[in-house]
Amino acid sequence: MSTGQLFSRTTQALFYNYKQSPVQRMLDFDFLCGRETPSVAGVINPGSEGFHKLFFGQEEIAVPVHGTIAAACKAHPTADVFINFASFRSAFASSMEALLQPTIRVIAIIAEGVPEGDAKKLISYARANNKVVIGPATVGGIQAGAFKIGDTAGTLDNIVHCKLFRPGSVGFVSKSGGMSNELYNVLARVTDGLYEGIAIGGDAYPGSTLSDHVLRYNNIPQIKMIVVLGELGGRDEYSLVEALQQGKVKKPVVAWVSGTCASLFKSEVQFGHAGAKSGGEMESAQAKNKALQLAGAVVPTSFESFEQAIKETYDALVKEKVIVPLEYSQPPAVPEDLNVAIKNGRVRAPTHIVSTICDDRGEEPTYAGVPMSTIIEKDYGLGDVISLLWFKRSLPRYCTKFIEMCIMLCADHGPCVSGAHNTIVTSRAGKDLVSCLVSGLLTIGPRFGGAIDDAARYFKEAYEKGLAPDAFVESMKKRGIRVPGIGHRIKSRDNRDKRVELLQKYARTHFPSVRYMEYAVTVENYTLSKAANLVLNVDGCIGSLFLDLLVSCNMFSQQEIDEIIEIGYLNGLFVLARSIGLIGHTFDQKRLKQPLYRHPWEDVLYTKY
Ligand code: Q5B
Repeated sequence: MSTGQLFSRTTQALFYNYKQSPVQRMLDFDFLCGRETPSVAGVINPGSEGFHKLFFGQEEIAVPVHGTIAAACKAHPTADVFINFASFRSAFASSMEALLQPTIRVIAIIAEGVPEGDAKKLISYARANNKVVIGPATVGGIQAGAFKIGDTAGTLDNIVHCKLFRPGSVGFVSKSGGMSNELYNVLARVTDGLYEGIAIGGDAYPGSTLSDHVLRYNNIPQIKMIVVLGELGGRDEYSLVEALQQGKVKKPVVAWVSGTCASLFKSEVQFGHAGAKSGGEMESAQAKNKALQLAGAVVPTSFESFEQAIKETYDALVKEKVIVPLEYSQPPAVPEDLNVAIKNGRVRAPTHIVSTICDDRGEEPTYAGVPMSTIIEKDYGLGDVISLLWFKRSLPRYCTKFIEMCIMLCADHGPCVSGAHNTIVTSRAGKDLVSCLVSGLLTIGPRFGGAIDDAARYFKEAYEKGLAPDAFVESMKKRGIRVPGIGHRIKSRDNRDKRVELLQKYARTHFPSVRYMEYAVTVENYTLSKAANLVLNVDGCIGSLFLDLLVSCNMFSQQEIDEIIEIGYLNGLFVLARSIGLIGHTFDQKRLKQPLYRHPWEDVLYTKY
């Protein structure tokens, strides 16, 4: 056990099992104290490496992350404090491993519930090797203005309020972390403040004891008086009694052992801590208070008069000029986290993303305001979901059925089309699903599958201008544009595209009007007179029928229809549909274990053209 200072303004720690909040609180405390170096040198997260971004004042810093304790100690040989946030299950192994590192001098074990046998092994190794263990079951400790362990002393507001950003003259040790905060407050009110405070933890076998720290405080010149808060249960306080009796503590000690109310209960009482249970008479708060008092400590008559006893002891030291209170300036304000400030309504910030189609913040996600449960309970189909997410409204059933037909009929058109070919080649090159899918999707464009929007644009323009089919086709020819939605590599007058026939049949039966599609058919009649393959293809059929859908359902303004066509919503139908087939081709190739594809030489014309 160390006999003097545990920490200083340059102490650095390694933090085991990353928790963002306590690490950030340590760095905020550093900033408040005007430390030049962050008190956390590195983080150990078993199995991962890299860094965590954290704030040091207003600046963001990268705190290194190490996968093992050994690697962290090697990388930060001057970091001699190990703050262990492991669970009670892994606290022993990690603490023992840390104790074995020559660079580690102090270990704080936060976990509650570490088996007593394990705690004893840690204590005996630490004592034999002159190392200090604080905890288990502790919040840690703090040296005011210098170094703080994890969540000790709570929020920044509390730290400022308790003047912990600069050193005072009081050494404090307690079993309870929660009560430490209470006492830091008291010390700020009636003394010049804390110099160092340690919560040894509430387990029956703490790594270091009340008397260990009192004896240490006795050797620290800056500490002029010592405050001790014990609790019923165990015999730890008696080693302090012994030290006082032997005259080993030269500084005034003000002490209180809480739990005096236990005598009011008829049976044994277990308080919050594992070690805090009323055992035999010697372990009662009354007996320990009495013993401390007889040994020379200032012991009040109740917890309520503890503050007054501290004040009187302090005032006497000031009178004797043992303590000369110093003036301190206020610490810098630690910038507030943006999310906290927004939450508390203290700042406003412009948003960077606008979204209108869905919301996942409430109890259940909604699509265009419709809760997921409604979608399921009311038996919505894929067409309804597309209506909500693409058009932000619920379209009538004949429309959503049409959308579903488009998706089903365009899901695949064999392995030889551009998209499937690319996907197959990519899959055979050993690529992952997403790569295979996008390599196929990337072929969708003006010639293949992506002519739906242009077909809708040109058919709409021609129809609304009242252009006769021949005039339309010839005007397109003059502009050097192939009519989108017309022509197919394998479909022709005598080999009709079944998909087109099915969609036309459905629309003629269910749509209030199919005037754009019928116009496209008149265009097809004209182009077929030029060549047998210049049929109305699936893109042209969907494009013209979607115009009919948008106009005839009376749910879109003219401006909205123009916008849908202009933005290019309709190719989305082919992209979505064909993704189904492309994913199928990817899996098919992988399942068949097809080898790397190489195109045959015989199929290439090598020429110097
Ligand atoms: N000519 C589709 O052409 C194709 C003309 C035309 C006026 C036209 C061509 C075209 C517009 C784009 C379009 C969607 C490239 C097609 C699809 C999905 C798919 C695919 C699948 C699936 C086919 C021969 C002569 C030339 C041309 C003239 C051709 N098209 N004139 N308007 N539209 N269409 N794409 O057969 O005088 O000899 O110079 O670009 O709608 O992609 O299954 O495969 O589900 O996966 O290669 O169904 O029509 O004909 O280029 O040799 O032209 O016809 O000017 O005249 P071809 P080409 P000339 S559906």
